[in-house]
Amino acid sequence: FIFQRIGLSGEGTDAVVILEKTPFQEEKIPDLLKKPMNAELQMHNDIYCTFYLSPPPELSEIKATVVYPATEKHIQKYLRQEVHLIRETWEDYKNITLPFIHSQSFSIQWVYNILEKKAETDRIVHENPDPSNGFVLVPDLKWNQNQLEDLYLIALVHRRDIKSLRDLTAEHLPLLRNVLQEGKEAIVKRFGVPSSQLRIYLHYQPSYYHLHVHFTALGYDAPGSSVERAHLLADVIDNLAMDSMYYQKRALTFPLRADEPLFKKFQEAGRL
Ligand code: M7G
Repeated sequence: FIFQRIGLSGEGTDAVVILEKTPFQEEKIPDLLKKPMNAELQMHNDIYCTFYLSPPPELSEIKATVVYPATEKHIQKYLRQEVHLIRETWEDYKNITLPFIHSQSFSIQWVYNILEKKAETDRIVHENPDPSNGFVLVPDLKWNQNQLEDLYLIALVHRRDIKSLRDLTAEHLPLLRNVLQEGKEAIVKRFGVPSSQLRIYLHYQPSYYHLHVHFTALGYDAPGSSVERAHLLADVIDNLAMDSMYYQKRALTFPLRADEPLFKKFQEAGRL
């Protein structure tokens, strides 16, 4: 994936444009090899060859995601940077992370728009309308829904008072169990993907501090699905069932880029 900074409407207005080559759709591969196209031989050695193919436009589409107007934080998010692991204790959370979240988290208007049916209404895959234990399941911005290989949905809870994993207690178990159970059922029903082939997890830290759960295809190496950021929902549920204060007691590890303001806060507090 690549990014660019472009001015769309004059001075000082930035957009983030993310260009991604979409995965191959298996049924289109015969077409890809059949249609006349440029095939440039790069290397040939014994039984091994590499070619560069230039497929016709309908077989070489690129997905473009645009954030416009983009804030400085959006731009920073997509710039490549040195990354460090932070080990955040509960004290660190209270003294460093929480004040930081209150001061400058991303706007979550897009989440409210989905919950209030002001945006993406026709994309809703499942909803449990209960105000405290309900949620909305929609395809994630990152998934174009053309193929199941990179299936990616997101469950947004109706309640607005849970910022992240750190706020969860046993009180939230009915909500989390609904998300897990109903999310799996809705995905098998709509897309035919069984729950044994889904990775269902929360991010810590998230980018958006309104509780949400990621559902991705197990075979897809989704960005943010690595051990330092992803917490499987089934494990979260078990941990909370064992100890209601589990996430207010233990240290949590997460990666931060060196240019992120939260990284600087941890540095200033002498925690690195
Ligand atoms: P996160 O864990 O807060 O942060 O996940 P991340 O973006 O660093 O992973 C938020 C998730 O919401 C991501 O998977 C985004 O792709 C997705 N997302 C973000 N926005 C702004 C939208 C949106 O407007 N619509 C939908 N459907 N998904 C979004």
